[in-house]
Amino acid sequence: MNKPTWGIIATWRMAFDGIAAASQQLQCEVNAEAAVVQAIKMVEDYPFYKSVGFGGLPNEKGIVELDAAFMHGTTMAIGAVASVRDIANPILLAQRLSQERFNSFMVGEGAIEWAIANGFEQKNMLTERAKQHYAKKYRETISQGLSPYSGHDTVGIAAVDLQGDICVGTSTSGLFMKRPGRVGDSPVSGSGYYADSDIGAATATGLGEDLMKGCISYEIVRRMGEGMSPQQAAQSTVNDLEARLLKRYGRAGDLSVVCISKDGEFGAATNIENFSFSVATAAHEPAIYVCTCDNGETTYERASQEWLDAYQARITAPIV
Ligand code: SD4
Repeated sequence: MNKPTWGIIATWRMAFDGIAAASQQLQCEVNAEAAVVQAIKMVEDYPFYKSVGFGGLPNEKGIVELDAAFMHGTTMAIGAVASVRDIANPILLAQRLSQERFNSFMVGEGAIEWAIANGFEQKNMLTERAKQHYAKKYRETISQGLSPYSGHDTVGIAAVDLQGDICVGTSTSGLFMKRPGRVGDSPVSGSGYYADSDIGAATATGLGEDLMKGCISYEIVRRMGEGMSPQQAAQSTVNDLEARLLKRYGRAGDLSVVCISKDGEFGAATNIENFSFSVATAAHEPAIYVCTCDNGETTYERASQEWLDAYQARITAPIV
């Protein structure tokens, strides 16, 4: 029996503050469920992250539709929502639905009605800034006949706690300018996320349409279960899916993943430049890493102060 340990990993820099706070909690035996949900809630509440929660970018009709999911890797309980509007924290809704025996994955009107009836906070999730982003993107892409479906960052967080439980959650506004009703991988079990407390957990970000073709998160956890290290499992799964997509579908979108094992070892892999992730474990202080992808091999370095400053300046800059 391995010594109990803790760890938490998330897609993108935006989760760092939540990860740092969660690392304090996990050391003090707060459970992985609370750590994941609280860290995702922090991202949802921050108005300058334009791909998650409040301030998330709207669909092609100018409406913010949000997806989220939560999985408990010990009980296998799953809760998820898709296309919810004007609910402050979709992750809380997903977590709550994971306690339901039936109706644990709800979409659209039904999910919204249920959330309101059960006292979840309602909030107008469309900010002025998101409206400005929308107008700018419209000018730069649709009105020029170009595809707007690039630049999208889902938060996915996986944590291991000292009791041996492993949980994972996701939250996203999905693809910018998506069609009303479009749903990606983030709320779909096995694609956007998967957790098994006997093995570990994984979560994905990128083009949902392609991530779902490989059930990428389940596959990473499965490979870890067969003995691969988290890094090997993440890298080989991304590479194999990308190769299969190129061969059989003719193209491959963005595929980025992070994962953590029950021993607190972690991995990250991507097929794009500039994928970042945030991590903290018992053996590793909270840190942000930026990935480089070279010939099917992902390497990562601590984000420099310059990178962090540029990031903050970019997300808060006036939109012109
Ligand atoms: C989706 N995977 O809805 C999400 C979007 C995303 O990084 O992750 N972007 O397809």
